[in-house]
Amino acid sequence: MYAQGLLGGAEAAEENEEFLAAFQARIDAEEKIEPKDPMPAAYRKTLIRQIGQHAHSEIVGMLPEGNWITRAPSLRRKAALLAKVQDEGGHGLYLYSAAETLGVSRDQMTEELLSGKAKYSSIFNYPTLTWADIGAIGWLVDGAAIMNQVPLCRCSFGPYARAMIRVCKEESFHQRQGYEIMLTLARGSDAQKEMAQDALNRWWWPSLMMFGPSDADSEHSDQSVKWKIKRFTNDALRQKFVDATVPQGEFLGLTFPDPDLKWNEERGAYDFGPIDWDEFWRVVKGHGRMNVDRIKDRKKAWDDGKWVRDAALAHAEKRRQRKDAAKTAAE
Ligand code: BYC
Repeated sequence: MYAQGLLGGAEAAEENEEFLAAFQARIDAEEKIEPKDPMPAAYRKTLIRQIGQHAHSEIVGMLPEGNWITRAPSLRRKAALLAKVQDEGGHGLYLYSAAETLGVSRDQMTEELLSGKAKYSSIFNYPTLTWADIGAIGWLVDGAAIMNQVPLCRCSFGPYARAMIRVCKEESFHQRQGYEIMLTLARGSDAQKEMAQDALNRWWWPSLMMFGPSDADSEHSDQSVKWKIKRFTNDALRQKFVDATVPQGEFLGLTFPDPDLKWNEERGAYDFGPIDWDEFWRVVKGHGRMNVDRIKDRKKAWDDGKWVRDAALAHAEKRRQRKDAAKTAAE
């Protein structure tokens, strides 16, 4: 249910041909759509879905890395990882706020996550088994996130586009800290190099899956590209990621777990092997190794934090009452 006060009457606009054409013309002219502007209900719904799921991914994404904060191998590594995980929390908050401008509440989005109705990125349903996984996540997962999110800085919906600018700057730092961990391990002892290779073996394919189903199976891409919510299709971004990342892996002296990966001179791009879409859908539908734990941890955090939310609301209400009383007294 949308909070009508936020809509500026937009929801009431009749979605006739003229309205839809005028809206599309604004999109085609690269105008930003702002929260109180009239917009088709389906545009609003798509954004609430995507931004909400993006926010959930940032927050759930804190869990696999948070698992390593106390075990990071030095004070410098601990401080950097702690800062990174805090950044992800901040990204989640900007994104929840951007979604709220569309009239959905944070409580409602959280309920949808906990009930399994709203998705979050498949990548966070894999376990972080060794310290090298923290390097691989920074390098590959944040690398994939940057590839996906830089175009979102030009998304047609203003609050989402603006939130993405800061998010991308921070993701860029995250990607570098991850790559630097991989570089240190790859240049270390045989055991360290082996650990880095093992992490690449386990994270490579799930990172490619982050971009979503292939274009032929992507339910929302066509409309989202037309509305300039998405600027590139899932396959186009996946290819850009492969092309940017393979030379980085070669510099590390590591091998990608894909015998079909090779440079295609004619296309000017890397060919790569088939993605296991059965695995992708299994994980998305809740049957990955960590799905149950991730939702259990989120539910515990949400339940444990209830008294903080209640106290903040009670405090805000008291302040409002005090302000009203002072105003009445002054009249
Ligand atoms: N995992 O029609 P499609 C991060 C779903 S966090 C799970 O192509 P769309 C980070 C999709 O939602 C990274 N589900 O959808 C944080 C849809 O289902 P629904 C998160 C997926 O929306 C901490 C169905 O499959 N980034 O960076 O056009 C540490 C059909 O797909 C996935 C974002 O969220 C998946 N991988 O395109 C480090 C970016 N892929 O909703 C890093 C914003 C697809 O109909 N989101 N599905 O039930 C997007 O750009 C787009 O939503 C997607 C999917 C490209 C992900």
